[in-house]
Amino acid sequence: MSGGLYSMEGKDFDQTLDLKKIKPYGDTMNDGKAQLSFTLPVPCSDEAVEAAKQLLRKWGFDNPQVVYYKELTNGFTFFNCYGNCQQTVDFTSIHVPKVESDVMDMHECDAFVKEHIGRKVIVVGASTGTDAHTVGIDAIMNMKGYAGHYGLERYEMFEALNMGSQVPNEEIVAKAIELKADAILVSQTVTQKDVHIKNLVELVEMLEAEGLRDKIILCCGGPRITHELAQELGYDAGFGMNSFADNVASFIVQELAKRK
Ligand code: B12
Repeated sequence: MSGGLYSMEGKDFDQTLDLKKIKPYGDTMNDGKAQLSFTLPVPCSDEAVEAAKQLLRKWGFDNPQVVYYKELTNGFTFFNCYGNCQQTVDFTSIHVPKVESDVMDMHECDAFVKEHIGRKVIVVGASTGTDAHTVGIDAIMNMKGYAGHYGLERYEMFEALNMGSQVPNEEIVAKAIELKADAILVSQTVTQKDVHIKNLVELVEMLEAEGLRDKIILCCGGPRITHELAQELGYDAGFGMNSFADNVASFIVQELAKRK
């Protein structure tokens, strides 16, 4: 096989690589070696270590080893373990839904907007609900950007308002209406007890109630957001870790041009 994801030439590196049966790589191809960490709600003891090893065997790991363990607090023990994973996955059969737009940099996006839209694109963004994490939405929106990629505030053809964190859904909807926003950008970091799902769905429902859902491009992002999840929840696109302003800006401008 050549090209795309497979072009790392694994076959030259090791003849035993079988993409239909991949397993973790530790020291040698196919050794299945993996590191796991977890906590058991039992006192720190030899019995706790044995329990951790038995769990590893049940999870399909041969040669389970506890390489570090420590009492977290009374009655709880934390473990770092190694084991050889016996399970495999067919890498060639994996299809992950992804945002399908050509990724352009800031200058290309601005040029695209001038040519195809002819006015500034208005976006409002926030970390919504109870979520206090701002670094993700700042990375996407703030002037200075993130990891060498300028944020949307820097784009000549974008009017970008970053509302910060813990913004109630009603407020971001009201602001989007006031500014006649083309797109709403939501960041969600905390996923405990699926709080992000409830919050993201609530926003979709509010926009539907206002008759706005079809008129606005709705994007969400965060470390545990996938495009697939976003679409399931009624969003146009979802962006996970390692995404930049370029990704979401490119999607928005191409989607706007399509909808014109
Ligand atoms: C910094 C931090 C905090 C700071 C936040 C400060 C701030 N101003 O943001 C403080 C101390 C306040 C904090 C608080 C809490 N935190 Co905290 N925090 C973190 C930490 C260490 C880093 C997060 C971060 O800044 N990442 C860097 C940014 C750049 O990455 P990112 O958010 O993934 O963003 C990128 C992409 O996801 C994407 N993206 C993100 N948003 C969007 C939006 C759009 C539209 C697009 C296109 C893309 C996009 O683009 C970004 C750039 O690539 C993480 C652990 C970790 N190492 O990740 C925990 C972590 C997120 N926190 C966690 C928790 C549990 C909490 C608390 C609940 C703790 C507590 N019990 O009080 C509180 C929650 C408070 C609240 N109400 O939200 C957990 C979440 C677990 C979970 N699965 O839900 C984590 C994972 C730590 C852990 N391992 O337990 N936290």
